[in-house]
Amino acid sequence: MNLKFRFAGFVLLGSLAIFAACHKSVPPPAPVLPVPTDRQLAWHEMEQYAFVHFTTNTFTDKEWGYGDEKESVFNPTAMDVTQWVKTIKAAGLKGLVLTCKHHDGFCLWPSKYTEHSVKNSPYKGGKGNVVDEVEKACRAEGIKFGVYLSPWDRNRADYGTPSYVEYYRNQLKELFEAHKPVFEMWFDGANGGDGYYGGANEKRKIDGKTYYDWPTTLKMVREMEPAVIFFSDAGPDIRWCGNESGYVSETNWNTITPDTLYAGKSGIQELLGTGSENGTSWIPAEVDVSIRPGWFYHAKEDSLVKTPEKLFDIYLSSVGRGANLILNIPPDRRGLINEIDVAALQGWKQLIDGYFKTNLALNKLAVASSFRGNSEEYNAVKVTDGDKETYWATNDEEKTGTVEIDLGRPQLISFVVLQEYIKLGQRVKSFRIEIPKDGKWVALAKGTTIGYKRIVKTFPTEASKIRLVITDSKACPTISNLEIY
Ligand code: FUL
Repeated sequence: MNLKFRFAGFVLLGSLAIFAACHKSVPPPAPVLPVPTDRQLAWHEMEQYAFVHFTTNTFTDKEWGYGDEKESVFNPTAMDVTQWVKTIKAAGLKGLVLTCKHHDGFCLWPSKYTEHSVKNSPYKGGKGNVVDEVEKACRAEGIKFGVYLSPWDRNRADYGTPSYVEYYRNQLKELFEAHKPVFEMWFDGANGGDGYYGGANEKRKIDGKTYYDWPTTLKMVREMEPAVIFFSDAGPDIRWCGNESGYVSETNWNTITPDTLYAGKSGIQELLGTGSENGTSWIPAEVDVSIRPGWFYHAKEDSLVKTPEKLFDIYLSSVGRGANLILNIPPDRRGLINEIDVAALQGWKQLIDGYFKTNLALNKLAVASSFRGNSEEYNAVKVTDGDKETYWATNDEEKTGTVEIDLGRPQLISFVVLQEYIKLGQRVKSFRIEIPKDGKWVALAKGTTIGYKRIVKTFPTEASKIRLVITDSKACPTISNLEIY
């Protein structure tokens, strides 16, 4: 081979080596365990949905029916479940969980296992089935349907004995066989003890841990509906946030160790709010709150419906802290979502749409302090590309880092939305949002966990550049999204 060819070969090999080095696929970070299941990921993406509390309580003005209510009291005069669902959908809520049976034991469907149901009420001459009607309306409007079936039943004579557990399971079978798919099953842990219990009128104590034999029940339901998400105080799929006021803790880990919740120690409610940084299971928090003081409609609470501004605060302290929001909207005695609640929901939706209208960061140039293996796959622009499947990541040993975004010109910044790529686990422990001022970066806001979503409210501030500083993380950060409004 002459010298010219040798030289050409050398150049070619060299170029190939450089090309290969630049395009070598860098392996993604190892997951930080535990990670969410597919059904949990789908649930995270729903972000917010409605709770609907409706039963004899609506007509007797109670919150917890004693169980002795006559079926005849259930008599909505202008029932329109399509109005419920359309209102809920228009508010931006992605599903509806219906109280098919509350603690009073009255069933909104004609269960073949009890006479205490709609079939003995005046509603549609005893031919109505509210569960079926609501489910069909949800399907027609394209929102998801979920089931609440109170384990505590103050009507049943056999509550507290094994035959009641069989009754409860039979009802779950009735519901899950007739209504597929069900996205969420809400198991309520409440039990006040006393009740009608078929005329016994007494206090009954059950051991909440053993009486219901939950593992058998959950297995049975899971076999009928593999994708269902189980809510209970402690999971297994999603956990209670520890309060009914509309917030989860600012530090909100999706991870928690279930055993720590059964220890009977004080501080459980606080723990439910924060989760545990090193929890052994992925059990994210759901924030349950009512648009009214009570869970059921009471005319005397008409003036106490939460304002759009209050609902927006709730949105920020639930969805904005990485939890999901289940907002209760109880129909009135006509069987309609009251005009006052409808107006509050419309105002709330307008606030959300107004504040989060234009993402100023979308497709803007983003520069990171470093990115994983210098591979474009993990470059900072992945946080502004609008694709939730791509993310900025650093090398394994780097647990801090910055991403700087150039907005091109001064813009008013009111909110920053952050998301971690939670398929690889929740990582970030603390962060700051900074803007340049007098030649230095200054903090606009500080936060702790991010998780599925974190909405940071800033005092409306003008800046043409902004940076995210990850100040601590369990492992290298993986940030999939950064939006600026
Ligand atoms: C509680 C119940 O006691 C309330 O009535 C309501 O259903 C709420 C969502 O859960 O535990």
